[in-house]
Amino acid sequence: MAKRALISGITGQDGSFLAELLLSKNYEVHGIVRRTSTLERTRIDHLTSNPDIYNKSLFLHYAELSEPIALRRVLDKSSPDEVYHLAGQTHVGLSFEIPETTLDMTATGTLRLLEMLRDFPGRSRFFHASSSEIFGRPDHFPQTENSPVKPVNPYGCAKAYASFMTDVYRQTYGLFACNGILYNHESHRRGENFVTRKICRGAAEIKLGLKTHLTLGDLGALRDWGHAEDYVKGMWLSLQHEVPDNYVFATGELHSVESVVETAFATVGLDPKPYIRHDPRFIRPSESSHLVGDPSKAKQRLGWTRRWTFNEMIESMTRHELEALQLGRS
Ligand code: GDR
Repeated sequence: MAKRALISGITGQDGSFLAELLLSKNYEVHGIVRRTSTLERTRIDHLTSNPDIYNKSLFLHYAELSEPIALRRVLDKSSPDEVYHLAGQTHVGLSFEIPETTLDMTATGTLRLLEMLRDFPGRSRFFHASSSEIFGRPDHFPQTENSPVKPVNPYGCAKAYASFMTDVYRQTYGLFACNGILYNHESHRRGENFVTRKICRGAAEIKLGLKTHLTLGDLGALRDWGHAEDYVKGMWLSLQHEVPDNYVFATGELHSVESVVETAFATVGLDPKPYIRHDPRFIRPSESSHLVGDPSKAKQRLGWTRRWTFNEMIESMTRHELEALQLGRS
């Protein structure tokens, strides 16, 4: 019988790639969607518009992380073998503006799911998409699963709480619950307010004469950037191992925002200097730093490997933006 998976956040970048991966492995995939996300389903349109897939092996259910009764109903209906919890307020900068919503969705939302799974007779396996932001400004690098958790923004605090609770439910109630400590991961499906997509899109728009400049915050900020397709493979592998555990998924390489700019503009054949402007509005009240991960455990235990390099990813994202703009698909 086909395995059943439930994905919270299926309309997001990671949710859409994960749905594709699981469908390719013959899973029956159930996704939780918010009433308000109707307009944001473009990432899974190719799946929901396919009559061989939609309502045959892919099913969508309306629920909110803030609504335990609706969530419980979805859990009963889908009866999943595996639950992938990807939903939440995921923008770090925004978390300074809406800390309570961030905490409600990202921290309490995770606790609600764990509470439900604790009583759920199916004993579903649980994957929590944790974040490198739990480490804040670490004084040693690269970070591992055992590095000190010291977040420096509301989003990191919410993820730290959700990650600790995932540990508690594993240790106390014997739940098969894993944290994937995910470093930045990108693709052409990334939201436009994240810096890589913003830059790749900006370079393409400037190339086509649609914009005159691109406004950014801290160009010197460094991140460990991988490709989302590689990271969703890690999510799946985490739940296939015989023992539940926490894993860092990262590239182990640091690149600056400036190097994203250089790579994207080189892809469209432009020198970025005349086009880049700075705006302090994009500088965060408190910036994380030195977030670079050591994925050795995921490689050794799970056999996790990644396919994409940094340059390949930024070049491919930029080419995708150019193509989409030329075809009038924005
Ligand atoms: P991040 O991703 O905060 O690392 O969180 P983001 O792409 O927003 O920022 C990366 C770095 O770029 C700097 N920066 C800018 N960022 C944005 N968004 N816009 C700008 O104009 C800009 N200019 C410079 C930022 O200050 C930062 O240093 C992502 C999210 O996906 C989280 O959900 C996830 O948990 C972490 O990655 C790992």
